[in-house]
Amino acid sequence: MNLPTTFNGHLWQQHRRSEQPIEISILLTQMGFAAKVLAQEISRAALVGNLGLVGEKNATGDAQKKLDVFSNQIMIDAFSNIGLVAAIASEELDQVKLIECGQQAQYILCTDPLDGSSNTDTGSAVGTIFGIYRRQTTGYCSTEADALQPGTELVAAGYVLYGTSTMLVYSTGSRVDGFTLDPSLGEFLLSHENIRCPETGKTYSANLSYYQEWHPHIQNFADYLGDRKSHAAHTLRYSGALVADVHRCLLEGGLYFYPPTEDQPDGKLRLLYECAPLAFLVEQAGGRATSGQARIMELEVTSIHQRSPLVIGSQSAVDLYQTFLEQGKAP
Ligand code: FDP
Repeated sequence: MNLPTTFNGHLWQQHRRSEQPIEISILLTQMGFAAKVLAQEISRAALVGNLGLVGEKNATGDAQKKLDVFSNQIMIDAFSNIGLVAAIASEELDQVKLIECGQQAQYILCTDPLDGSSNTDTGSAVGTIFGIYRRQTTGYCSTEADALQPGTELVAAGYVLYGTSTMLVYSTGSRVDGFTLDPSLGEFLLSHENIRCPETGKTYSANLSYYQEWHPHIQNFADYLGDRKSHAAHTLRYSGALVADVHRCLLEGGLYFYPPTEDQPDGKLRLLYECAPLAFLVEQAGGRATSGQARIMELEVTSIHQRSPLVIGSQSAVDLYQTFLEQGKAP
């Protein structure tokens, strides 16, 4: 039997091979630990009264679930005491949380601790998204400005998918690797090495209930994908959790899109801790991510809870979306 590669073993190898700073490996190890805690708590939430709403709204106006609050606290606890993180931006926090001052704390964590939280009470997939930046300001303590960096400045990003299994997928900018949690060992083991996003795919993910609010060119695009007689036909798969839908695109190709709507002219998703980290990963795997107007990675971040339209997945599928957006029809 070949001994599997653990997440921590893999991080150590990457550190030695690519001279990736050891601090990045430590931060990712800590992310792996937080993911294990969250996986356990999410799976037994119904048994310990941790489902349902808290009764409050979060920083971006969404109803807060008990698991949202719990997940946010786990992330803060996991990164507060290791001395490397200067600040955390989270979907569940109004403002950037300053963690640590001084020379050692050179990293900024941006996270959606529980993506797809409307899925929690029905046992459906949810996720955690994270992006890690280097601190840019030079004062003793960090400021909010450190979190307002474009995706091009990410030094590491990834997600955890809590689905039929728990998977951690990450990149530090040269490749994308995926690890599956073996619950009996309590370890993430390398299961998806050097993931490449297929050039095309068979599925698309979008909330079609907003169809009437989309730009007519995007309506044409959805009609084109949904035309079962066409060779371009795609099948609809929408889980309600961005992480789960992007994970499918990463492994099997296709695309996810969340365009602007009447109510949300900038789309719904958050640039800093949802769109940018996922764009970083998908691009590293050979796919593409755009807002329709610009590459997600290059968008200027002016506030931590800024929204952006998102189109992400296989290169050719995202290209096709762009063609429809500009011309209203297939090339
Ligand atoms: P949720 O609000 O449940 O956290 O990031 C937000 C997100 O879920 C994505 O995970 C998901 O793809 C999308 O919003 C679902 O929004 P709609 O219900 O508007 O489709």
